[in-house]
Amino acid sequence: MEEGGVVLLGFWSSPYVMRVKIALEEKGIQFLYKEEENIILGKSPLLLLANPIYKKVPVLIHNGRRRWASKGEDQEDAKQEFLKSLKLLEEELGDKPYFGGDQFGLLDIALIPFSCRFHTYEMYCKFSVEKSCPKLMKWVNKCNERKSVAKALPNPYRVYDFVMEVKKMLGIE
Ligand SMILES: N[C@@H](CCC(=O)N[C@@H](CS)C(=O)NCC(=O)O)C(=O)O
Repeated sequence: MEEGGVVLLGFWSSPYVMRVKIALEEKGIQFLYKEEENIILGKSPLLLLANPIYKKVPVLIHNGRRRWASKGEDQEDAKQEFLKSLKLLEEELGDKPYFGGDQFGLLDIALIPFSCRFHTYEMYCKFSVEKSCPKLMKWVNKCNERKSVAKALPNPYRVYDFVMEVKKMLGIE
């Protein structure tokens, strides 16, 4: 796996890749771009390793790491980085019920699906989102009270079991 910095695996005609490129440029984040030469008929080993489930681009690789596979110091670093991102979101949320204010909006819809992975991260990295980011967790619970969200999101325990299965399949301890 690539070491150091941000690597973007992409394909020239993919709008999903284009939007990541735009976001990285806008944020002033330097990145190494790697074109998937043949996204339809053959995937590169790096893509298969970095995105073994979906095998799709875009894929962002940061410091050559994948959170589920990391161990020891690497895992601790990944955990701290993840917590930093959560805290950034929490700051943005502030005391508002939703990211846009009183109304459930587009940003809530974009972000809430990731909350069903929190349990998995907590189990692997031994921390509590509730303790570290209570306001963010309040937002998660509030969103989950909505029928639309409750219907769409899988049970976090099911996500955890799935990740365990994938790790087993990939031979990751
Ligand atoms: N939901 C994904 C979609 C990514 C996607 O569909 N990527 C296409 C390129 S436009 C891909 O990698 N296709 C390869 C394949 O389906 O095997 C996203 O928003 O990033």
